[in-house]
Amino acid sequence: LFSTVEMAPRDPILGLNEQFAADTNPAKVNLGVGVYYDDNGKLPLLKCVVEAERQMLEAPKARGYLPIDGIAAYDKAVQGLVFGADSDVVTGGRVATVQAIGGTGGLKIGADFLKKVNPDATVLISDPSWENHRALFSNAGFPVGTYPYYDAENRGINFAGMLAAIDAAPAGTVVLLHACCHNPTGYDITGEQWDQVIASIKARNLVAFLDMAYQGFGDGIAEDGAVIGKFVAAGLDFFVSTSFSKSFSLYGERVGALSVVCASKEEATRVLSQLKIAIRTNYSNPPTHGAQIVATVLTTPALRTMWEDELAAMRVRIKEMRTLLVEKLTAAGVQGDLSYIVRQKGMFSYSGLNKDQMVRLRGEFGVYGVDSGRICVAALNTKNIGYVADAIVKVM
Ligand code: PLP
Ligand code: TYF
Repeated sequence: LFSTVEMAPRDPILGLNEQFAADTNPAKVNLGVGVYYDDNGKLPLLKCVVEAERQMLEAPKARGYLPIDGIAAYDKAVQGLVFGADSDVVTGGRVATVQAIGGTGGLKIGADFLKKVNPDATVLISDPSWENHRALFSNAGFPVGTYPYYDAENRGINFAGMLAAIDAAPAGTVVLLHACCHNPTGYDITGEQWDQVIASIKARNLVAFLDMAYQGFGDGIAEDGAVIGKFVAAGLDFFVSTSFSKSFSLYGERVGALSVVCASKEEATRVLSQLKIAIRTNYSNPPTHGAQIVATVLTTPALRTMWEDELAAMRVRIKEMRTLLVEKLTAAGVQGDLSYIVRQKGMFSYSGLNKDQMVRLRGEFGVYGVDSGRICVAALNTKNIGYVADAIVKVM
């Protein structure tokens, strides 16, 4: 049965972790996978999470099956965070939200549902994008193409190319957009550019699917969520996947969601019933623990404040590392404009280094980034940044 099974390629990002673990260089630094580490290089356990778990332990609950769409209070809290609790679409019952297994699960449930309602569509992802976007929508049965995004020459976004590709897409095309903190480039389009993208999506009758895996890591929770409000204001039906892996440092708990904005409450009820089928046929119903933590934090005012402060501290520390990286590189003699590093948003920086340079960084210095030149700025700290900057200068 398995004699002809081919060896699948490693995930280009998660595969780096194995290589990193096996590296005996004591100075090694892992800037590959998108994970936030604190200034001591440790994966944080947020205080709000510890406190929520303490409260949960004080009133322990039996673990029955959850409803197919997850914890009701969690879904409601997600809607509040993504759309604003007072948003018309929320108060009017026009959003179908389901708990999902991480942001990936939200994307997958959305993709499976879309394949039923829009089977002949093509999916367009940014060039480049999180590689799993392509694999995930391909596996759900869609042809996946790209729209231009990264402009290497100008260290920014080829917005004219992006808009032209969206303008040229046939009706029904699914356009996957990074709501904020673009992975892998770190470049986000401006509010005015979002307006143009939204106008094009509306005029061409396209389907927007917003992937929001980093809400709060760009400019703030509300600031990063503002783009969602623009889609709502345009009167569009659209998809939003949410991930709390990074914003709650709950990577392994797999906490995420999918929200589908519909034209009416009645439509949202029907859509929800179909999302539940996608969930049932994939894994029946979601797990309890992580979503209960997030629901507790988001609905308990003191814990919510604690979370917002802790998330702000992560955001600020990443920005400080961007500034410090520019300083260190400049001090080490790198010429030219490095301001793109501080212009980028979120966890990642497209460094502009090529594959050979990334391979040298790994082999000669134990500094692990992705071959594309992506480095995870959220893994830099005041102890390793000098070493990393020196290594970068040596391979340049
Ligand atoms: N979307 C993007 C753009 C991501 O970078 C990630 C990162 O993991 C995800 C989705 C998936 O999130 P999760 O780990 O919650 O499945
Ligand atoms: O891009 C990243 O590094 C994160 C983590 O298949 C990740 O989003 C990477 C690859 C993958 C799943 C998660």
